[in-house]
Amino acid sequence: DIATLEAGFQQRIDRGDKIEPQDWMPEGYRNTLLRQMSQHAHSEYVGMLPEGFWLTRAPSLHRKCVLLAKIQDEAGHSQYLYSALESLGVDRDGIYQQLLSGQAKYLNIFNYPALTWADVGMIGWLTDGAAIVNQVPLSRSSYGPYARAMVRICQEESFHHRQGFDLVRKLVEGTPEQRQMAQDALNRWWWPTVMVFGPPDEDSPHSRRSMQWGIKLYSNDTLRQKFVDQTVPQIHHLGLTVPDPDLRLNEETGHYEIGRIDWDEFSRVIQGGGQCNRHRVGSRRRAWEQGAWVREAAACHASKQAARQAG
Ligand code: FAQ
Repeated sequence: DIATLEAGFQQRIDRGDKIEPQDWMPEGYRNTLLRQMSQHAHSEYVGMLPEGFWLTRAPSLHRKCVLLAKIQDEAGHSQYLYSALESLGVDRDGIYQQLLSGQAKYLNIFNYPALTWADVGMIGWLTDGAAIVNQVPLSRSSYGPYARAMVRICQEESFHHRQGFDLVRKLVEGTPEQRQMAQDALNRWWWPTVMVFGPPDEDSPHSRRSMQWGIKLYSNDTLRQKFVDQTVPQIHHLGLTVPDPDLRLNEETGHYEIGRIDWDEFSRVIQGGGQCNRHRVGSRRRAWEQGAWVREAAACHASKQAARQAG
C-alpha cells in the first residue's frame, strides 16, 4: 500500500540513495521537483536578459567575448534543466508555456534592470556567487538527474563568478567615477541578491518537506548566512561599502548580522510587480514567436532525414 511505499522511499532518501526517473516516487515529491526545477530552468533562461542588454555595449572585444560565453552557458544550463524535467515525464513545451503565460516563477533578481556596465559585474560576482552557494548543495540533491545537472552548472558558475569579480575589481582600480559606478551598482544589487535565497525559514512553506526528501539540503536562512559571510569580506577587500548601516560582525558567533530585509519588495517582485517583470516575460514571448520558423524548419529537416533513412 501507499504508506509502505512512502516509508520505503523515505528510507532510501535517508540512506543517501539517488532517486532515478524510473523509480516509484510520492506525488508530492514529484510535484516539488517539478516546481523547483522548472523555476530553476526558467531562471537560467530569463537570467540571460539583464546581461544580454550589454552585449552590444561591452567596453572591449575581450569583455564582449567573456560576456558572450557566460550568457551562452546560461542558455545551456536552462537546456540541461529542461531535459532533467523531461525525465519526470513532462512535456518541455508545456513547461515553457507556463513561463510565457506568466504563471511560472523565476528568481526575483532577474526583474531588476542592469543600468550600467558595473551592474554586469555585480550580476556575475553577486548573483552567480549566490547561485553557487545555493547550487553546490543541490548537486547532492536526492533526484539523480537534477543533482547531476548541477555538477557542470556549478563549474561554469564559478567562472561566471570570477569574471564578475574581475570586472568590478577593474572598475574600483579605475577613476573615481568608475569606483562610484561600482558602488552605485552594489547599492542596487546587494539587497535583491540577499533575497534570492527565498523567504526566512519561518515563512518558507516548502522547506520542511523539501529537506525531508533531500531535494533541498539546507534552509534558506542557512544559505543566505553563508553567502553574507563569504561576500562581505570580498566587498571590504575591494574598498566598497555594504549598503546596510546595521551590518555588524558578531565576534562571538563569527557571523555577520545584516539589517532588516524588505520582504514586501520581495513579494511584490515575485508576484509580477518588479521593475522589469513585464519586459522579461515579453522578451521571452517575442523570442518564442520569432523563433517559430526555426522550430518548423528543424521539424521538417528531422522528418525528411527520418524518411530518407527509412527509404
Ligand atoms: N525568487 O517555501 P520556499 C542563476 C518562491 S539562475 C522567486 O522557500 P523553496 C544563474 C518559491 O518558489 C538561478 N521566487 O520555496 C545566473 C515559493 O513559491 P511557490 C539558479 C522565490 O522552493 C546568474 C515561495 O517563494 N538557482 O542564478 C524565490 O523551498 C546570473 C516560497 O518559498 C535557482 O533557481 C526567489 N528568490 O525554496 C543566470 C534556485 N525564493 O512555488 C544569469 C533553485 C522563493 O510556492 C545571471 N531553487 N520563491 O509559488 C531553489 O533552490 C528553491 O526553490 C528556493 C526557494 C531556495 C529559491
